[in-house]
Amino acid sequence: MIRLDYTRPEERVVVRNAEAFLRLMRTRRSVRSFSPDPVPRSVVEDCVRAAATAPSGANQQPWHFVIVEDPQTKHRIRVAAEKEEEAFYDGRASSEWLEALSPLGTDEHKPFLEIAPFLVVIFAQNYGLDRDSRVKHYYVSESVGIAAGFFIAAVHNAGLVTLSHTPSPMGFLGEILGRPPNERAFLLLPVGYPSSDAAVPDIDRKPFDEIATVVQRRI
Ligand code: IYR
Repeated sequence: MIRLDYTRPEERVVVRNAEAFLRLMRTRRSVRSFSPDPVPRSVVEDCVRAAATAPSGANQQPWHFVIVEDPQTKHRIRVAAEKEEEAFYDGRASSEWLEALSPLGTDEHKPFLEIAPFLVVIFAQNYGLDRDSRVKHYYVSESVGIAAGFFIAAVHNAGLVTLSHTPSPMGFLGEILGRPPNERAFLLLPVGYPSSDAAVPDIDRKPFDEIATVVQRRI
């Protein structure tokens, strides 16, 4: 063990920090309309480094991030994703599902997969591979989900936008990107600046009382 590197802030600083982070996160929106303007690759790499600070089951860090900037690879991903989305919107999705999606105004067209300067694909490692032998991984979805959340927050903090995109099924991503059999695509995230005319659905977040229950101490 090593000593925890921690400096305790004053309480008023803790309160101020929590408020400032909340204010920042409240301005985050999922964006589907990107500008082709370039973004330094180092920014995306730093967001991936921030994501990889996430806690994980037994610290196995069961994730792999593929950062795609090559236009030909983005094109192949767009074509394959739109093929799955066509099947989705044209019958695979239940009418209940399509109804739940209607406020988002989505359809099978995914031009952002080519327009955004970067696509980041997060893969979950269902098991580890140590010299070809399988190592069991624990809490894979929880771990990768937390890392994805860190990534989304890091992108927002940088002043860029992203979308947690899940064309389903996502098997084509492992094939196009040449990932090993222990990995499954978890999320596909375009990253960049929003287009100047980007619009987002007029939706809001549930009130605190609906999403949280406080069990107060009894006097
Ligand atoms: N993958 C489809 C459908 C879709 C599903 C959910 I759940 C969303 O929150 C948004 C979209 C698409 O991207 O259009």
